[in-house]
Amino acid sequence: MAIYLGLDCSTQGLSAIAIEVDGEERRMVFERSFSFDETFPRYRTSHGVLPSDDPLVAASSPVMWAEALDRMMGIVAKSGVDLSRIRAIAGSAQQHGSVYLTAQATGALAGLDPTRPLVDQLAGVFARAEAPIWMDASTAEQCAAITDAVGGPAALARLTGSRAFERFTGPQIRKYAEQDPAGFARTDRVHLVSSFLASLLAGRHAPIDPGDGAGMNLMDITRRDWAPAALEATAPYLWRRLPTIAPSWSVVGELAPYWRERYGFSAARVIAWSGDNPCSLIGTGIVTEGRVAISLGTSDTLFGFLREPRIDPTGAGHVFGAPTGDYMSLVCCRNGSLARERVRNMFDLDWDGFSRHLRDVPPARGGAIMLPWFEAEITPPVLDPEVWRFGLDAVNGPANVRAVVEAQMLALALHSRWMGVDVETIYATGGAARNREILQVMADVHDADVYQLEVGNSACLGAALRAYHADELANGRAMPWEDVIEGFVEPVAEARVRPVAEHVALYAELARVYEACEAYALGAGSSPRDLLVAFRQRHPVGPLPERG
Ligand code: ADP
Ligand code: XUL
Repeated sequence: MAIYLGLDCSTQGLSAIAIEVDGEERRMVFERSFSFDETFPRYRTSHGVLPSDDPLVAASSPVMWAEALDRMMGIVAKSGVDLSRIRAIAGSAQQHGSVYLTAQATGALAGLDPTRPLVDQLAGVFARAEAPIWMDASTAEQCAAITDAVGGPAALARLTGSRAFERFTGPQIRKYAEQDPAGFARTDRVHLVSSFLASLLAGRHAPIDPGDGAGMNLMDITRRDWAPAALEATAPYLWRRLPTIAPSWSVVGELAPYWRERYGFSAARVIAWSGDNPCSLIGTGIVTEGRVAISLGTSDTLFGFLREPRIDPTGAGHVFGAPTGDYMSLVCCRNGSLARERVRNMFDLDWDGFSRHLRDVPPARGGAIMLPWFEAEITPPVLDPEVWRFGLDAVNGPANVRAVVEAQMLALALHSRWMGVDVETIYATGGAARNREILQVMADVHDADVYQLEVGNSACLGAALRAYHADELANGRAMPWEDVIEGFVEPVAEARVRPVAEHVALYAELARVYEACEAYALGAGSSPRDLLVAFRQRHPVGPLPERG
């Protein structure tokens, strides 16, 4: 029976899932996660991010990711999983982050010594010690310059699938090339987090797949290859420094001798890694049009499957490649789990307490709106973080808990309208998807049935499923994706969360108030006061239920 391993290097930690497949018999045989902060305190990360004086800057440590990969492979090796049956390994990683390697990297990757820990062999490999990650918002200037050079935001979006975004890799590369020309001159290869980790496994430079490549503002979204105009607009001689772009199912090579000799793995195929959202698309079973998933991880994302690229005319969303060879649409809000945690901690709550408040406070109470921009926001674009409260008392814990979740769901709904999907079912994934009270708000705001999935970490599962698909393909068997995912992406039927008609109606009204508050806060609309007052008149605020 074949075993396939999926790895997921997310913002906050590393996970692994192994699945066993024997025809109709399919099961998960191993699952493990650890957090970077707890496992590797010497890197001094907080939620996986290095300390920074500039609130717009967010970076992590590529050496830490390498050490984490080494640690996880050691854990898998000792887990009792039959290593000789692991046929292929694929991975998922936080998107957009970039790793800058020197020319020494090629030799170092090829010659990893199994008698010494991986990180001890990476001295001289990094042209830049830090890797800017998706939470970075410090490249507004570079975004503007790239946009101008390519002919405006609409032209860039048509070419690459997105207008320029601060966290995208192209603007990040441009900033590095401008601010540290010597460091950029030392840079022989710029990898994404995904292709960097795949390179370590294969002992050679891995390609970038179109799922993750589309998050760079550098890839031609329809040709799935580098877009010369975007490369030229970004940095000198960039084409020389980028890996190739190859389909998501590409075999990068065999697992390098380092892993086989050090831990006893077999010569499994290493499959190209992809971004966490493209992998989640597979891990939530979205391989046809008309369904969407919402991931409540560090970021909140909403995504769906597309046959053809479809560009968001409002400029808020993205088109990425899907690991099936098709496309996916996505919107991403940065103030996701960490904003919920901020509100939870402000009122000294644990998650049970947070959920209790969600149960106690009725939906849309008093038309209160919070704009939870604790940190710079991606959707809508906000570079000066500020938390706005309309009709909401900052010291009222229960009301703030409900308001933060409502705002997050309303923002996802508002900014995903361009996708044109009539959402009837949502697959919920990511750390906060285990919270049924949050899922109830999701169901009510989107007027959709919400399902939790049996495997919560859909990005990691998606990576394991991609390993299975690619291995079959390499063996000459092109499996339909429906067959690949079968048995693994089952929604938990008893965990279906249904929308409540009365709440749906309220949220349809509140959405208009939210939109007005958002426009006002962005300086693009007049005061939402009258709308708020009218909402309150129609829905007078009752007392909160007593708690015994
Ligand atoms: P990532 O993959 O981006 O690293 P995860 O998908 O693992 O993140 O989600 C981690 C987040 O899940 C934590 O930051 C935490 O806020 C959130 N979380 C965990 N348990 C709960 C819960 N019961 N209710 C709400 N949020 C939760
Ligand atoms: C997507 C995005 C985040 C990261 C981290 O565009 O920026 O979802 O992939 O999970």
